Amino acid sequence: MTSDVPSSAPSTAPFASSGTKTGRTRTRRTTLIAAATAALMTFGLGAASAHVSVTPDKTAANSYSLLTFSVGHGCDGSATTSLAISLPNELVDATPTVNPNWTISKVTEKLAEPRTLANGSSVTERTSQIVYTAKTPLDPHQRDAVVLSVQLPDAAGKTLYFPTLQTCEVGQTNWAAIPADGQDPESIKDPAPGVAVSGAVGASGDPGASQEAAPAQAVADQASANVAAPAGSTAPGWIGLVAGLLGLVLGGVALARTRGGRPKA
Ligand SMILES: [Cu+2]
Repeated sequence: MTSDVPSSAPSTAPFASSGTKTGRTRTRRTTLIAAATAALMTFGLGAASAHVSVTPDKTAANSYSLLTFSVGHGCDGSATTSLAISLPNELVDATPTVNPNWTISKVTEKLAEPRTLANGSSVTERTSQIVYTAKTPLDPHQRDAVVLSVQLPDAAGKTLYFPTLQTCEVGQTNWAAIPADGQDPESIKDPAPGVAVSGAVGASGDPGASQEAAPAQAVADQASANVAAPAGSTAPGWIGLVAGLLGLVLGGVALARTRGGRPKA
Protein backbone atom coordinates (compact mmCIF):
# COMPACT_ATOMS: atom_id res chain seq x y z
CA MET A 1 0.00 0.00 0.00
CA THR A 2 2.51 2.54 1.10
CA SER A 3 5.18 3.00 -1.54
CA ASP A 4 8.42 4.96 -1.40
CA VAL A 5 7.21 7.61 -3.81
CA PRO A 6 4.31 9.26 -1.91
CA SER A 7 6.25 9.39 1.33
CA SER A 8 9.03 11.63 0.04
CA ALA A 9 7.74 13.38 -3.08
CA PRO A 10 5.03 15.61 -1.56
CA SER A 11 7.30 17.00 1.15
CA THR A 12 10.07 18.21 -1.17
CA ALA A 13 8.26 18.98 -4.41
CA PRO A 14 6.61 22.28 -3.35
CA PHE A 15 9.94 23.71 -2.16
CA ALA A 16 11.94 22.48 -5.12
CA SER A 17 9.51 23.82 -7.71
CA SER A 18 9.13 27.22 -6.02
CA GLY A 19 12.68 28.24 -6.95
CA THR A 20 13.06 30.23 -3.73
CA LYS A 21 16.23 30.33 -1.69
CA THR A 22 14.49 28.34 1.03
CA GLY A 23 13.61 25.67 -1.49
CA ARG A 24 17.20 25.27 -2.65
CA THR A 25 18.54 25.25 0.90
CA ARG A 26 16.13 22.51 1.83
CA THR A 27 17.04 20.48 -1.21
CA ARG A 28 20.72 20.75 -0.33
CA ARG A 29 20.02 19.83 3.27
CA THR A 30 18.09 16.82 2.12
CA THR A 31 21.04 15.84 -0.07
CA LEU A 32 23.44 16.25 2.83
CA ILE A 33 21.27 14.18 5.14
CA ALA A 34 20.95 11.48 2.50
CA ALA A 35 24.73 11.45 1.98
CA ALA A 36 25.42 11.30 5.72
CA THR A 37 22.88 8.53 6.18
CA ALA A 38 24.46 6.57 3.35
CA ALA A 39 27.88 7.03 4.97
CA LEU A 40 26.58 5.82 8.34
CA MET A 41 24.91 2.78 6.81
CA THR A 42 28.03 1.96 4.78
CA PHE A 43 30.31 2.04 7.79
CA GLY A 44 28.16 -0.10 10.00
CA LEU A 45 26.85 2.34 12.58
CA GLY A 46 23.58 2.43 10.69
CA ALA A 47 22.97 -1.24 11.30
CA ALA A 48 22.66 -0.83 15.05
CA SER A 49 20.48 2.25 14.77
CA ALA A 50 18.37 1.04 11.86
CA HIS A 51 17.41 -2.36 13.24
CA VAL A 52 14.93 -2.71 16.05
CA SER A 53 17.44 -2.13 18.85
CA VAL A 54 17.42 -1.29 22.55
CA THR A 55 19.35 1.29 24.56
CA PRO A 56 19.31 1.08 28.37
CA ASP A 57 19.78 4.18 30.54
CA LYS A 58 21.15 1.97 33.34
CA THR A 59 22.66 -1.49 33.16
CA ALA A 60 23.51 -2.37 36.78
CA ALA A 61 22.04 -5.58 38.16
CA ASN A 62 18.95 -4.95 40.31
CA SER A 63 18.62 -1.33 39.14
CA TYR A 64 15.54 0.16 37.52
CA SER A 65 16.32 0.87 33.90
CA LEU A 66 14.49 2.63 31.08
CA LEU A 67 14.87 0.57 27.93
CA THR A 68 14.33 2.50 24.71
CA PHE A 69 13.41 0.26 21.77
CA SER A 70 14.00 2.00 18.45
CA VAL A 71 12.34 1.08 15.19
CA GLY A 72 14.66 2.21 12.40
CA HIS A 73 12.63 1.30 9.34
CA GLY A 74 9.69 -0.69 8.04
CA CYS A 75 9.68 -4.15 6.50
CA ASP A 76 11.18 -3.81 3.01
CA GLY A 77 9.49 -0.46 2.53
CA SER A 78 6.19 -1.39 4.18
CA ALA A 79 4.74 0.57 7.11
CA THR A 80 4.98 -0.90 10.63
CA THR A 81 1.65 -1.78 12.24
CA SER A 82 2.76 -3.49 15.44
CA LEU A 83 5.70 -4.43 17.65
CA ALA A 84 5.51 -7.40 19.99
CA ILE A 85 8.39 -7.25 22.46
CA SER A 86 9.02 -10.49 24.37
CA LEU A 87 10.45 -10.12 27.85
CA PRO A 88 13.36 -12.36 28.80
CA ASN A 89 12.45 -15.10 31.27
CA GLU A 90 14.40 -13.28 34.01
CA LEU A 91 11.76 -10.51 34.02
CA VAL A 92 8.22 -10.97 35.30
CA ASP A 93 6.92 -7.57 34.19
CA ALA A 94 7.72 -4.24 32.56
CA THR A 95 6.00 -0.86 32.75
CA PRO A 96 5.53 0.77 29.34
CA THR A 97 5.85 4.54 29.09
CA VAL A 98 2.66 5.94 27.59
CA ASN A 99 3.09 6.69 23.91
CA PRO A 100 0.56 8.66 21.85
CA ASN A 101 1.39 6.79 18.64
CA TRP A 102 0.66 3.31 19.90
CA THR A 103 -1.92 1.39 21.91
CA ILE A 104 -0.21 -0.90 24.40
CA SER A 105 -1.29 -4.26 25.77
CA LYS A 106 0.33 -6.99 27.82
CA VAL A 107 0.37 -10.75 27.27
CA THR A 108 0.61 -12.75 30.49
CA GLU A 109 1.47 -16.38 31.06
CA LYS A 110 1.15 -18.69 34.04
CA LEU A 111 4.41 -19.68 35.66
CA ALA A 112 5.12 -23.39 36.01
CA GLU A 113 5.82 -22.71 39.66
CA PRO A 114 5.47 -19.53 41.76
CA ARG A 115 8.47 -17.20 41.74
CA THR A 116 9.72 -15.10 44.65
CA LEU A 117 10.67 -11.55 43.66
CA ALA A 118 13.50 -9.43 45.04
CA ASN A 119 11.04 -7.64 47.35
CA GLY A 120 9.97 -10.96 48.85
CA SER A 121 6.55 -11.19 47.23
CA SER A 122 5.53 -14.25 45.27
CA VAL A 123 3.97 -14.28 41.79
CA THR A 124 2.24 -17.05 39.85
CA GLU A 125 2.21 -15.39 36.44
CA ARG A 126 4.41 -13.07 34.45
CA THR A 127 4.15 -10.63 31.57
CA SER A 128 5.66 -12.45 28.62
CA GLN A 129 5.11 -9.82 25.96
CA ILE A 130 4.34 -6.13 25.53
CA VAL A 131 2.43 -5.47 22.31
CA TYR A 132 2.41 -2.05 20.65
CA THR A 133 -0.19 -1.48 17.95
CA ALA A 134 0.30 1.59 15.77
CA LYS A 135 -2.64 3.99 15.73
CA THR A 136 -1.42 5.00 12.27
CA PRO A 137 1.04 2.67 10.49
CA LEU A 138 4.57 3.98 10.97
CA ASP A 139 6.02 5.36 7.72
CA PRO A 140 8.71 2.86 6.67
CA HIS A 141 11.16 5.73 6.18
CA GLN A 142 10.60 7.29 9.60
CA ARG A 143 11.72 5.99 12.96
CA ASP A 144 10.02 5.80 16.32
CA ALA A 145 10.97 4.65 19.82
CA VAL A 146 9.04 3.10 22.69
CA VAL A 147 10.19 2.89 26.30
CA LEU A 148 9.82 0.18 28.93
CA SER A 149 10.76 0.56 32.58
CA VAL A 150 12.14 -2.66 34.07
CA GLN A 151 14.00 -3.73 37.15
CA LEU A 152 17.07 -5.51 35.86
CA PRO A 153 17.59 -8.93 37.48
CA ASP A 154 20.50 -9.96 39.67
CA ALA A 155 22.34 -11.26 36.61
CA ALA A 156 25.62 -9.36 36.25
CA GLY A 157 27.55 -10.41 33.17
CA LYS A 158 24.49 -11.75 31.41
CA THR A 159 22.90 -10.29 28.29
CA LEU A 160 19.11 -10.17 28.33
CA TYR A 161 17.42 -10.53 24.96
CA PHE A 162 14.08 -9.07 23.97
CA PRO A 163 13.01 -10.87 20.77
CA THR A 164 10.74 -8.47 18.90
CA LEU A 165 8.27 -9.25 16.14
CA GLN A 166 7.82 -6.26 13.84
CA THR A 167 4.65 -6.60 11.80
CA CYS A 168 4.05 -4.40 8.77
CA GLU A 169 1.20 -3.81 6.34
CA VAL A 170 3.05 -6.21 4.08
CA GLY A 171 5.32 -8.76 5.69
CA GLN A 172 7.10 -8.87 9.02
CA THR A 173 10.57 -9.05 10.53
CA ASN A 174 11.22 -11.24 13.55
CA TRP A 175 14.13 -9.64 15.42
CA ALA A 176 14.78 -12.80 17.38
CA ALA A 177 18.20 -14.18 16.43
CA ILE A 178 20.41 -14.56 19.51
CA PRO A 179 24.14 -14.28 18.84
CA ALA A 180 26.40 -17.11 20.01
CA ASP A 181 28.92 -16.30 22.77
CA GLY A 182 31.43 -13.81 21.40
CA GLN A 183 29.59 -13.42 18.11
CA ASP A 184 29.04 -9.87 16.84
CA PRO A 185 25.25 -9.25 16.82
CA GLU A 186 25.77 -7.00 13.80
CA SER A 187 27.01 -9.97 11.83
CA ILE A 188 23.81 -11.96 12.12
CA LYS A 189 20.51 -11.44 10.36
CA ASP A 190 17.67 -9.90 12.39
CA PRO A 191 19.42 -9.91 15.80
CA ALA A 192 17.23 -9.69 18.92
CA PRO A 193 17.65 -6.44 20.90
CA GLY A 194 19.89 -7.16 23.89
CA VAL A 195 20.94 -5.47 27.14
CA ALA A 196 24.15 -6.51 28.90
CA VAL A 197 23.66 -6.43 32.68
CA SER A 198 26.62 -5.00 34.58
CA GLY A 199 27.68 -5.44 38.20
CA ALA A 200 25.43 -4.04 40.90
CA VAL A 201 26.41 -0.56 42.08
CA GLY A 202 26.26 0.65 45.68
CA ALA A 203 25.99 -2.96 46.75
CA SER A 204 27.27 -2.30 50.27
CA GLY A 205 24.26 -4.09 51.70
CA ASP A 206 24.72 -7.03 49.37
CA PRO A 207 28.19 -8.57 49.69
CA GLY A 208 27.29 -11.35 47.27
CA ALA A 209 26.70 -8.92 44.43
CA SER A 210 29.90 -6.95 45.00
CA GLN A 211 31.95 -10.14 45.04
CA GLU A 212 30.57 -11.21 41.70
CA ALA A 213 31.47 -8.03 39.90
CA ALA A 214 34.99 -6.66 40.05
CA PRO A 215 35.05 -2.92 39.23
CA ALA A 216 36.96 -3.42 35.97
CA GLN A 217 34.41 -5.94 34.76
CA ALA A 218 31.59 -3.57 35.64
CA VAL A 219 33.18 -0.80 33.59
CA ALA A 220 33.67 -3.14 30.63
CA ASP A 221 30.07 -4.26 30.84
CA GLN A 222 28.87 -0.69 31.03
CA ALA A 223 30.82 0.24 27.92
CA SER A 224 29.54 -2.71 25.94
CA ALA A 225 26.00 -2.17 27.13
CA ASN A 226 26.04 1.30 25.63
CA VAL A 227 26.13 -0.27 22.20
CA ALA A 228 23.69 -2.95 23.41
CA ALA A 229 26.07 -5.72 22.46
CA PRO A 230 28.38 -8.19 24.16
CA ALA A 231 31.86 -7.00 25.08
CA GLY A 232 33.43 -8.58 21.99
CA SER A 233 31.86 -6.08 19.62
CA THR A 234 32.81 -2.89 21.50
CA ALA A 235 35.77 -2.08 19.25
CA PRO A 236 33.89 -2.50 15.93
CA GLY A 237 31.14 -0.28 17.35
CA TRP A 238 33.58 2.54 17.96
CA ILE A 239 35.19 2.09 14.57
CA GLY A 240 31.74 2.44 13.05
CA LEU A 241 31.08 5.60 15.04
CA VAL A 242 34.36 7.21 13.99
CA ALA A 243 33.78 6.22 10.38
CA GLY A 244 30.25 7.63 10.56
CA LEU A 245 31.48 10.93 11.96
CA LEU A 246 34.11 11.08 9.23
CA GLY A 247 31.28 10.61 6.74
CA LEU A 248 29.42 13.54 8.27
CA VAL A 249 32.51 15.75 8.04
CA LEU A 250 33.11 14.79 4.42
CA GLY A 251 29.44 15.45 3.70
CA GLY A 252 29.80 18.91 5.23
CA VAL A 253 32.88 19.64 3.14
CA ALA A 254 31.04 18.55 0.01
CA LEU A 255 28.15 20.81 0.91
CA ALA A 256 30.45 23.78 1.49
CA ARG A 257 32.08 23.19 -1.88
CA THR A 258 28.73 23.00 -3.56
CA ARG A 259 27.71 26.32 -2.04
CA GLY A 260 31.02 28.04 -2.79
CA GLY A 261 31.22 26.69 -6.32
CA ARG A 262 27.92 28.10 -7.50
CA PRO A 263 28.49 31.75 -8.38
CA LYS A 264 24.97 32.34 -9.72
CA ALA A 265 22.84 30.26 -7.39
CU1 LIG B 1 17.97 -2.41 10.14
